[in-house]
Amino acid sequence: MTHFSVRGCTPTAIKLALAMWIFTTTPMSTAWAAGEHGGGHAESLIGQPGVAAQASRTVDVDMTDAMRFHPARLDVRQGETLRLRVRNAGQIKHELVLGTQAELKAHYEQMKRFPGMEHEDPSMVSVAPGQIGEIVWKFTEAGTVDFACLQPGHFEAGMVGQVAVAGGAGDARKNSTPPARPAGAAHRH
Ligand SMILES: [Cu+2]
Repeated sequence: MTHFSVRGCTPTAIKLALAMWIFTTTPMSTAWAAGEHGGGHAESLIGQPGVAAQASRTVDVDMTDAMRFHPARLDVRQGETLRLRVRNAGQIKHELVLGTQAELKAHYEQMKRFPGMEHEDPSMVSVAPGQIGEIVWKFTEAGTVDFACLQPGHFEAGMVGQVAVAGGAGDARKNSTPPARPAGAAHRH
């Protein structure tokens, strides 16, 4: 939902506002849902919503009015599902939004234009002061997944962080039992 100030709004102004809302919202919604139809879209670059029961660990992230995440850098292995417990330690609303740099920037521009805009997606959580929110996310791609607070002013103030996703099946195997394999059976010449 978008909250507009309707003080003194004429029907034309409302229509214009609606048109603007549809115009500016539709591309983002499409991008946001892109993971569902696959093919290298934005969402698949950062992973996918996770299943809580499959989370390998819970990580606490604090958000402060100093416009910082603590910690601002997380390390995960490719394929790992993380439960992010996101605490708002400040007096104002903050949020943690996962995305690519491009997605976060585009989304932030929207947030600046429509500050009251409520947005919801498994890849983000908005948290009221003193509250704790949660994201369960599976990091399927090696590389870097960025996150940011998209509340107006916060992104520019440096309220950003990164999840480093260590790639390679070798890394993924480190913490699990290696498959039992008879000696000599692995190679054929
Ligand atoms: Cu913030």
